[in-house]
Parts: sequence; structure tokens; C-alpha cells
Amino acid sequence: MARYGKRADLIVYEEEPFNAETPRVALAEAGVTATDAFYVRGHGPVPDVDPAAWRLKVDGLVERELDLSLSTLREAFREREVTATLQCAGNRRAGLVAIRDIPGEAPWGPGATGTASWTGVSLADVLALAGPLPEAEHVGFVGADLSEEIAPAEPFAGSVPLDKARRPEVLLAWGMNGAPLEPVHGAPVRVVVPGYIGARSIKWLERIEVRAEPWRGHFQHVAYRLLPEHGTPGPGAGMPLGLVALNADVLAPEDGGTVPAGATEVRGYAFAGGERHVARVDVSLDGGTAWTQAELLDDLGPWAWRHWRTTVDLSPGEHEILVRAWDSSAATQPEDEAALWNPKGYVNNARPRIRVRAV
Ligand SMILES: Nc1nc2c(c(=O)[nH]1)N[C@H]1C(S)=C(S)[C@@H](COP(=O)(O)O)O[C@H]1N2
Ligand SMILES: [Mo]
Repeated sequence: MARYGKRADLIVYEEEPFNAETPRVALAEAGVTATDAFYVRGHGPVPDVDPAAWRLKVDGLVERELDLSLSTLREAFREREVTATLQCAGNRRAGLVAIRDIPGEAPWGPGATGTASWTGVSLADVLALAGPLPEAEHVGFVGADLSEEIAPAEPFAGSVPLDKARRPEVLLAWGMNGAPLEPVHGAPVRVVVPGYIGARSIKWLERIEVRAEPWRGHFQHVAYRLLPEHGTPGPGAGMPLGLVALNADVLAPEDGGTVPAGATEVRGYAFAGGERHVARVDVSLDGGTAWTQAELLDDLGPWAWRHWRTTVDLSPGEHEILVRAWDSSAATQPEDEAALWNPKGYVNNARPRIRVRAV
């Protein structure tokens, strides 16, 4: 058993802070990822938060500052459930590392993502009580964990635009997959911002600050920004990441594996991010000349990925299976992974390809 009640087959990159990804087989099991298989991304140690003593402060550009207990939060606002995919901006970084090393960043495969049903209250309802002032444009979230990736250590934090924060799908969540939120996933309360990079879904939430400007702390002003290939990370350098870019990967068969010749099922996930949805997934066996359309599986609602499947006929020998997803804005995935390389290794959304040998 890995730590924090996780399955033993999670791929652990770091023990402290704990960072582990879901193996492809576990992602393939169901559209909703089991909690004991759900990936964990932590920039600091899991803080010890006592739910009975926990308070949520809401301050900044508001008419009324709030200081809420957990029971007030649960009783004063309407409970909601949203099924949403979380995806780390570093998901699939391994493909970029293979081109050129990215020191200091975990070489995540396709499992720094997962889908869960989240229970909580809408941030919008809490903001309505606080009353954002006319100059408010962004909503910042501050976690209780201190990250020593930077000196002096900083709490993990970030912001989203006020327009997004006012949407009903943005939750202050205490439940995950029908059970109380686990400590490693942000208990007692985390933010869930569907459609945005995982880094905006702040765990161990302690404070909400309504602001005129985006968050200026390390995890939004320096990290989680997309630099040009030869760029240097620094305050304000590169573009801030927010909405998730269209992405997909193959979950079965195993890359580099051997399968019986003949009919072979190919499965995977595709996630559109933002307010887009997955419109189509194509599979090619000849490097992208001929494509067949995969079947999209369970529709888990507007904030979740789509699993997909198709059956291909494999003659004995080596095969490369190439996939491209399309979203509702008619965007498809970039062809060339090499063109996506960036110094921090974010947003590898290139078309996935796997090799299998049929015998
Ligand atoms: N307080 C806090 N919130 C956080 C983080 C963190 O390190 N501290 N990591 C973020 C990142 S980068 C991601 S991808 C998601 C991961 O959520 P999970 O660990 O529940 O899968 O949490 C986000 N929220
Ligand atoms: Mo992340």
C-alpha cells in the first residue's frame, strides 16, 4: 500500500511532498477515477488541519468580510455536486523530457489527471454573501500548506477571474466520490475549478481574497506559466496558464506491449478543458493518413473528460497507434511534440502514439 490510502500501483515521483500519478490501467477502469487511484500533486507537505478549528476567511475587495466555520459553510449554502476532471499542467511532461531534460520537474506520464464527483457549495454563493466591490476582477485562493520550493516558503495559492468564480460549477468542496475529502486531496475544504489547470484547485483552503489583479505569488506569477523554448522562468515571464488545452492519451494497450494479432481494443481519454467539449477522437494505424473514428463512452457532463474506445485489426508485426482528439472549437491536438518543448515542461498536448507488437 502506498501512502495516504493510495493503491500500491501508483507511480510515485516524490515521497515528501507526496507526488504520484495514476497508472494507465487504473485510469482505464472507469470514467470516474477511484479515490485510491487518484493522482496527487503537492508542492508542500500535507498540512495538519483540524476541521473543528478550521475557518474560511473571505476578504479583499468585498462589502463584507466573512469568517466561516465548516458547519456554517455546509449549512448556510446549497449543497451541489459536480463531476469534473482535474488535470495538472505538467500532465504528459515525460514526452517533453524525452526530447530534452527538464531538471527539477516530475516526468509525469498521462496519469497526472483524473475525474471525480465533487461535493460542496458554489463559490458563487459565498461570494454573493461577501459582495465583491465594483473594482473586483479576480478571486484568489490561499492554502494552508507551505511550499519550500521557494525561499522564503510560501503557501500554495492562485486566482481565477471573477467571472469564472461566479459560475455555479466552481466549488468549495468537502466531498470526493461520495466520501469525505481525504487529507491528501485538501481536507477539510478545497477549491475545484472545472476546466482550469489543476493548480487553481487549491487544497486546504484557508482564505479567499477578492482582488483587482491576478494572484502575484510564486505559483501563478512565476510557476505554471508557459515560456517560449529559450525563455527563462521569472516573475511575470511567459503566459499564465489557466484554461486546460485539448489533450488525450491512450490507456490500453500498454505502450511497448505485445497483443494477440487480430481484433484489438484501443482505449483512452480525451479532455477539452475550458467550456469546450470533446467532439471526436480519431485513431490511425498508418502514421496519420487514414483515420477511423473512435466511439465516445459515458458522458459525465460538461466538466469531465470522455473515455473513448475503438477496435483495430492488427496483423502480426510492429504497429504504431496514433490518436488525435478534436474539441467543440474545431481544434485538434498538435502533431509535433518537439515543437511544444518549454523550459518548465507544461502543456504537452501532442497527439499520443504508442507502439505494440502483435503476435
Ligand atoms: N494547497 C495546495 N493546493 C494545490 C496544490 C498544492 O501543492 N497545494 N497543488 C495543485 C496542483 S499543481 C494540482 S495539479 C492539483 C492536484 O490535486 P490532487 O492532488 O487532489 O490530485 O492540486 C492543486 N492544489
Ligand atoms: Mo499541477
